Order: sequence, then C-alpha cells, then structure tokens
Amino acid sequence: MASTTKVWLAAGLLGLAGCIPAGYVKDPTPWVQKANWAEAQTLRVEMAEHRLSPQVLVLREGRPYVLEIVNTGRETHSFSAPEFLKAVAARKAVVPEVAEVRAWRFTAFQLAPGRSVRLSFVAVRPGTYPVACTQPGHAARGMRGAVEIEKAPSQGN
Ligand SMILES: [Cu+2]
Repeated sequence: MASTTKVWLAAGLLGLAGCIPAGYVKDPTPWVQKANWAEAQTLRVEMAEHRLSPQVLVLREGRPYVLEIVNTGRETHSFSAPEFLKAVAARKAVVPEVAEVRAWRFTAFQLAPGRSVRLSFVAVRPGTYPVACTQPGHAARGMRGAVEIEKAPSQGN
C-alpha cells in the first residue's frame, strides 16, 4: 500500500497520473474484513431517460458503502464506471431476491427497467472517476457523471 501511494504521489508531481493506468485494489480482503458493515452508508443513484441522479457521488476514503443503483426508467441503462470500480474493495453485488454475487472485480452494472443492484464496497483509492451509461447515445444525452473519493484527512501517506 505505502509503495503504491508513493508511486502515485511521484506520478502526480510529474503530471503523469493520467498516463499511468491504475489496477484493481490488489488485496481487497483486509479492507472488506476490517470494515464495520453495520455502519456502512447506503447511497442511492437512479438511472432514467436520460440522467443519473445524483450526477456526482462523493465518498470518503476508507469507509464502507452500499451503493444502490436503480433503473427507474423505461429503458435498459448501465452504470459503467471501470476506473471507480478499480478504486474500491468490492465485497459483493446483490440483486434483490435474485442473486448475491461475491466478486472483487466489476466494471459495470446493466439493469433492465425497474431493476436494482446493491454494491457493497470500501472506498480505497482517492480520486475522481467518470460514470456513464454505455447504451448508445445515452451518455451524450446526459447519462454521465462522476464518483469522487475524497482523501481521509486523518490518514497520511
Ligand atoms: Cu442509459
């Protein structure tokens, strides 16, 4: 963790951060195990024609969340956020009454009208990450936004 942070800090100082692709959180298990899931904050994002609401989600580094992604529209929509999903320690994705997917690596969630998914994760890597619906034309019509992971003030490098 420490050496990764130093590499990122150096890259940021050189203005190269955007050129270095960040991988998934290497070992999400310790993050998931030490998190207090009883205190996880639940956030809801709605997808409809043609918007994301809210458009920007702000999270805090090191905290556990349950992100409820809901398609309240009449068309299929996707919450595609590969860079954001690399920056978190994922615990599981739950489709209510249908499935509980225990996996570490996600890139997007595509939902039929009326469907939802609840993603549990710990926000690990600070940054601002784009979100978009990848259905043709939807992002251009406004289905895009961002997830921001703010650096925790009490944690140093
Ligand atoms: Cu869409």
